[in-house]
Amino acid sequence: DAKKEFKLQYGAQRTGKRTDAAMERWRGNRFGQFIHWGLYAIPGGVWNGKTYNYAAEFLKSSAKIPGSTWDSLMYQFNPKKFSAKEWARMAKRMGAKYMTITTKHHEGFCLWPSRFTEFNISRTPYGKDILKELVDAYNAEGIDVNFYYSVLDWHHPDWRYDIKSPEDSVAFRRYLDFAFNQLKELATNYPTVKAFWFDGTWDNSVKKNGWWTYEVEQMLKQVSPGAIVNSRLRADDRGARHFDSNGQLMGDYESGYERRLPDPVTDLKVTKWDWEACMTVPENQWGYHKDWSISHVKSPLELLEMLVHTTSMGGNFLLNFGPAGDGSIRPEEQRIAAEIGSWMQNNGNVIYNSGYAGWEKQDWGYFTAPSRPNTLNMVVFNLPVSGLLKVKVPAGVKISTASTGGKKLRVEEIAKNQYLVHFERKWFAMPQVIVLETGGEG
Ligand code: JFZ
Repeated sequence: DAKKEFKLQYGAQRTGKRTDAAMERWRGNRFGQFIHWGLYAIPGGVWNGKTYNYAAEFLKSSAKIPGSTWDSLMYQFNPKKFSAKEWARMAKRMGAKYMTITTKHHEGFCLWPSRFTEFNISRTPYGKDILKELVDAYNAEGIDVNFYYSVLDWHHPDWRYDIKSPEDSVAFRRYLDFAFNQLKELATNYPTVKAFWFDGTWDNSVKKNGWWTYEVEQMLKQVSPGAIVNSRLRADDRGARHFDSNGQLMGDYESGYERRLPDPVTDLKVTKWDWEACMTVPENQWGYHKDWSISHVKSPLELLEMLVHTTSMGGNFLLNFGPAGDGSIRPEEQRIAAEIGSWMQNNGNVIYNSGYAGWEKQDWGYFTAPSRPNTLNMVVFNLPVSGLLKVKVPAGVKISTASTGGKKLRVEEIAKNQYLVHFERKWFAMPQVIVLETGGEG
């Protein structure tokens, strides 16, 4: 039963994962810091004394603020407490191996001195190329820098949500040239950029111009060899997004998991491709919001569990920070970074260069597989009061040793393909790691 295959000019470029060094590095990094920073950080979700609970980076739209009023926020952009080095040090201490920053969000304001629009950092009181400062500071800490770019643009007069007339088509074509030029400018002027994280591509106007998303991908890879792009950029000839009309992933990794993660039992299909989930600390705030009492704020432990969960399914975890308009990072975010970092310092090896183990999910937590053969990590989040951890192994596999912090644990074979690892009967504030050595395979 041959499934109908569509002939596509702008569909997927490849089947399966990329295996080149740049992609291996991106994948091995596993843990990234997302930064949303723009003019929206100045009002921080509050306008004329009124607090808007919706995402702070959408305030212009939530509070129905006229374009010229919003745009003049740029004359207030002067982050007196900003230190690129401090941001980079904090990310380093947290254990982030890469950082993805909003070069331009939906509002259209550019954090770099783009020669294609005046709505950029060079015309603010701050004046300097803040993007370059960040790239240099993070790179100096050994952290890769990636660029977020919103194709949707509330500022540009030629942006269209849909193409309904010949005029729309002409205007939007000008817009696409503008965005193409900006992206080429970014790739050229910041040659250490590793990846491009596209957003704001869901409107009909973009879906009707899949060719452009294809050409942008090609251009970025020419200008910046090894460049990685997310699936959110892409649409094919027929307007299919992320996956083309034949079901093949477009771009280099899947980027649809947003404030949610794949289910570790029923969504194992994600292990077939590279993917990245992005996560907010509050419920739905990417940009800085002054009032975090409006929603649940995730704890460091909840976020760590998400990071391990993501690694266990072969994905990357991009944790968002929204610095304030003055350039400071709120104390809640600093505390989260410090607590995750103190765990990562001792246990980062279960995250970096690790991935899906292929073993059945157990209630106590997650398995992660390092690249070393015959070794597996158990990351325990829910330790039973008995201290006994059940492990189901794939047929033919045997556990030879289990250890924690170099200390051997008792391993008991209790049934075919089933073991009990005898851990401690004790309460732990943070997740514990057990290393299994395996053999067998008769
Ligand atoms: C977008 C932005 O609108 C938002 O401000 C933030 O930058 C975030 C990272 O990306 O929001 C989205 C995009 C995609 C989905 C949901 C929210 N989605 O696919 O479900």
